[in-house]
Amino acid sequence: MNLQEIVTKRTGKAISQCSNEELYFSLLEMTKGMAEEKVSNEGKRKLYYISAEFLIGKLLSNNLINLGIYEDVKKLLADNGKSLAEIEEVEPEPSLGNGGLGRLAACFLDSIATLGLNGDGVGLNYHYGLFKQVFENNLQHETPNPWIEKESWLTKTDRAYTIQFGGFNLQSRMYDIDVLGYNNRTTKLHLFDVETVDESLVGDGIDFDKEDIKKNLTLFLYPDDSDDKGRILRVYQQYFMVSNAARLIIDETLARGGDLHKLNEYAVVQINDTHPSMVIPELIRLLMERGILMDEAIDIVSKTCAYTNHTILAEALEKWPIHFLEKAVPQLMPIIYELNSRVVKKFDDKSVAIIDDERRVHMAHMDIHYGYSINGVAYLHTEILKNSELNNFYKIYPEKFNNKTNGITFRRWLLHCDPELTALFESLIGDGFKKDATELEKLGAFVNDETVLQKILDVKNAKKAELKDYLAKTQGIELNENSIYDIQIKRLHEYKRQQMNALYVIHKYFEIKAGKKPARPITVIFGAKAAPAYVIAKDIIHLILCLQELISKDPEVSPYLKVVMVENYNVTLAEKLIPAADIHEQISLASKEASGTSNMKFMLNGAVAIGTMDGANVEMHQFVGDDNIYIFGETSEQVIEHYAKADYVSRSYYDNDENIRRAIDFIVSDEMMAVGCRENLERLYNELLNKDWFMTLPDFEEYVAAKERIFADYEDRMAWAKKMLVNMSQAGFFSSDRTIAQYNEDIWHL
Ligand code: Z57
Repeated sequence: MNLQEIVTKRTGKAISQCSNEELYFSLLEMTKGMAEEKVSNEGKRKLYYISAEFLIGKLLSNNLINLGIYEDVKKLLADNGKSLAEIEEVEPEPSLGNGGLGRLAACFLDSIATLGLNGDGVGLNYHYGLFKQVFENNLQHETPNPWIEKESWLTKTDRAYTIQFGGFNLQSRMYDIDVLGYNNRTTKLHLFDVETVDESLVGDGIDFDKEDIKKNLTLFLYPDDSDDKGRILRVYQQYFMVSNAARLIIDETLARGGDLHKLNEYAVVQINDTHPSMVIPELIRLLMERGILMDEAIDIVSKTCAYTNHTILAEALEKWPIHFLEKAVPQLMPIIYELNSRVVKKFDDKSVAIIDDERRVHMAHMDIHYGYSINGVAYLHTEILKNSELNNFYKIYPEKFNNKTNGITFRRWLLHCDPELTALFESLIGDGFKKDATELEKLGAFVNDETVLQKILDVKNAKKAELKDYLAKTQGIELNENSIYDIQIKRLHEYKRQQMNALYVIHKYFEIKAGKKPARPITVIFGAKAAPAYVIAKDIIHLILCLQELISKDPEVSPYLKVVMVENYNVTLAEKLIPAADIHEQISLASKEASGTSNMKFMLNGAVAIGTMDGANVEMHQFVGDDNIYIFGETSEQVIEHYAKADYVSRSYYDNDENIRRAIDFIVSDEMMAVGCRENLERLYNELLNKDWFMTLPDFEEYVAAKERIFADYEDRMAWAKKMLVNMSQAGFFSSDRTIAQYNEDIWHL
């Protein structure tokens, strides 16, 4: 049925008479119908990408683009006086992820479908997903974020399993979301839910009864990112996810006439970080239940599972106390003990054991011993895994280690979020880049063409004006579209060093007060959620919000400098912010950001990075060269050495550097106390002065110098447009189509 027919059936009205809501649900129905008609991918071997997070973002426009009907639908609506952009606003964003890891999984599904690979995603159907962020008194508060409506992208299936926990069982139910490839086939995201989950359990904010597992299991996504506080509910969630996945894998293999003795010829499991690691003992257990002996079951599963590591932060590498697992999933413990004892017998090295002296189970260690591939997510990250973090494992299994530099889907992060730029590219180099991202290199031919460079600047200005309107309308924020937009958007974490950016703002505030006015006003934009229990991260948000208020009220400074922290940063906001950025901040402490993926999105949309030699910045730098990225700060080798020698003392930087002292002292100044809370500001001040675990201060002066250079260079508009063009033309490597092709070539062999 076409749109008009569906609209008539549903409402009896003409398109022009419908509300945006009626049109949204009509488009949803139409798109779901079209997705169902597409062929599903087939082949002998099937990939199961298991992940606790799939941060898919809104689906309507993306699906219309991938179906190839976006322009037609937009025009049909416009002809009837309706705006697709306004209809998009009706769709709630599914918040099934924290940050980069979840968004990566979503980009991967898009590429798997686009490349026509035989693979599905498997995860959980969180009813409230990640919390919604609300600012009050310059502090972050958390509230639930319902996204599932009566009619949604979810389709209830008839697949259901009984999942066993220590002392009780739970009935599961599988829901599917169709993932459409670009002009191609579709794949599925399978989200498992509990039949007995009860939304009325949620009280104040995001408070709920943590112990009522039957009713709470899929209420929330664990709201931590790279920073795991290890709660038992998380073990229940993870086991529920992987037990369902394992049953699905076995059932689908048997349904295709497959032989469980050769499971690895029918299935490959990609374990996304350690959250799904229990799939290894669970698959072994289920194979043994079906009569396969333990030795063989272990061998089969070891040839089926592959693990991706996304972080070297020790606190994010999951280690579950045995007593958690004994309580939640006792049926796995005999298998885990056996897996550990085989390792201990074979290797005389405690550091590679699965169970440590404190009786904790190291999930990553299990993955490495009993999986056939382990990969990092950027060149530098994989080198650090091999040479330091996981060196003891690398020495045992060098052949298992490999790198897969992350990527992003250009459908969402170019075609959808910047159609004007897309059209400009198309007019210059044709539309081949939509299928083969490396064709963007052809843009290099225009590097000295001032007409083209001016058009690039015009598109950027248009996107900056659009962002201004959007933030005014949705958040009551006033931007100056003639200022430089300098943007840092990512989860709030000390290693990402939003606090360094905030210290720069304070520095600039003093400079302006002293009469050193910038050539052009600067707008520093932040977007970030902090894990609710991460105290210092919330203090950093408080610092930024206080600076926002204080500077906006200061007539001496506010014409030249503005700080903005957008509320509830999510995928939808990222799609508006990234095309409007002039400068993007990728300033993590070298060695700590495994890859980063927003860096790639900004690059593709013509923003210029200021960043450290960390994560994928290293590869971006290689592609664009020194002139087109602003690199500063200590190297990962230097940083790793500081940690090894424990020789970093933040107070000595405070004592010896006037700029640093002035900026840090300002955090607890009377001016700040007038807009903020003493407790939060003093705690942050003390943290920076006495600890500063992520070494903000040693990089500060170099950071300031790099910022001054970048702002000065911005004034030569043609030279700047050239930098934008080089960045865009070199972004092709960072397409997730390339990443997925490499996974398939080296790991999956589909
Ligand atoms: C998360 O978003 C990432 C790693 C984790 O271990 C967890 Br838990 C959550 C991120 C990394 O911090 C990024 O550097 C990386 O780009 C992203 O995963 C995707 O690989």
